[in-house]
Amino acid sequence: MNFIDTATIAVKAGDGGAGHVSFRREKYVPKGGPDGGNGGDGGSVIIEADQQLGTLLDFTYKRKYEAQDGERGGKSNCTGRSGNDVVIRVPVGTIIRDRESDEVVADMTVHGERVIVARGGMGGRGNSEFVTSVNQAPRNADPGTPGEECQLDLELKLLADVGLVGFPNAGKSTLISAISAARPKIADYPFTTLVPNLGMVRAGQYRSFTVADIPGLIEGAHQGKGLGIQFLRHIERTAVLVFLIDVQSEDPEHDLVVLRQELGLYSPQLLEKPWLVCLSKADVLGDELSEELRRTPFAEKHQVRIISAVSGRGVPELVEQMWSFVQAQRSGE
Ligand SMILES: Nc1nc2c(ncn2[C@@H]2O[C@H](COP(=O)(O)OP(=O)(O)O)[C@@H](O)[C@H]2O)c(=O)[nH]1
Ligand SMILES: [Mg+2]
Repeated sequence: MNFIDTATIAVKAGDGGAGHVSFRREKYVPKGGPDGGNGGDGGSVIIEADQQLGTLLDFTYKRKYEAQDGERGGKSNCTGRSGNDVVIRVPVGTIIRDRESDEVVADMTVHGERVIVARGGMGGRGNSEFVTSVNQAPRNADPGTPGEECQLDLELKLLADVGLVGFPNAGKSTLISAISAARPKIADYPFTTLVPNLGMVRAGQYRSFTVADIPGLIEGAHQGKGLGIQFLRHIERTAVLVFLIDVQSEDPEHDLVVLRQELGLYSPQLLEKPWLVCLSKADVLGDELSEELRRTPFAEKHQVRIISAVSGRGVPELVEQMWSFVQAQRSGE
């Protein structure tokens, strides 16, 4: 199954600056020649692939991108300043389509890859460029050409950055809902009742990642054939596993062992991932009791986090920790 993140943005390149009409004025020179400078070129809108990014969430906050216009030409053959380009960063794997034609403009597969999606206009020529043998004092100049503009559809197949692992009812879905800024669309997935959970988490500008319910992914993958290539790609990409164990569990250590064994049966690769442990639903016990849990051998051994998706306790800190694993993996790629 494919999780798809989409966004539509509007881009506009800068217009070229107009050429200038002027004549030299110097002392003792009665008739100066034309000296109107050219206009500067408009800036372009450029899209760059960046492996530090994981979702298109930033585009729900900013949809319009404009590059700077070129400046007008000036006297004394002064060329106007060119407008600055705008560089838009997208995650590696983003497909860019022109909204009007639906044609693929670019498929951003390599970190650092750049594509111009709207070209800046050209600066107009100043009157000094219009001098001919018959016209030594032209009074005409070109206006600049307009910058290109268009709407672009962005599409990204999402992979899991953080995997949640826990028994049914451990609180995985509730936690994903609590920390998600959005849910992706699911493409090619006929089993609407068994939709596994994946949420997009925003931990700040240019800091977004995905969290998935791993047992849900496994179940979903089994609805297709075997574990499927897409599922294996999820696992490959996952930076950290978070084991969620209900704070009311009789024997959390045993639960953890069983969960890890089960995971290993599906994919030994998963057991090599960094991992951390959370006791969920802390609100059920109340603050005092859950604070006592911190001093149990289990909690000390695994540096357990005690959280509640319902009260929000420990959740921002958990998101920060998830992000630090994701960040470390993206930097190392
Ligand atoms: N009191 C409390 N209940 C929770 C919390 N998180 C989940 N639950 C409840 O536990 C049950 C199972 O949660 P769910 O998120 O569906 O677990 P999942 O099977 O792991 O996805 C639901 O009834 C939730 O309302 C929590 O932090 N506090
Ligand atoms: Mg669930």
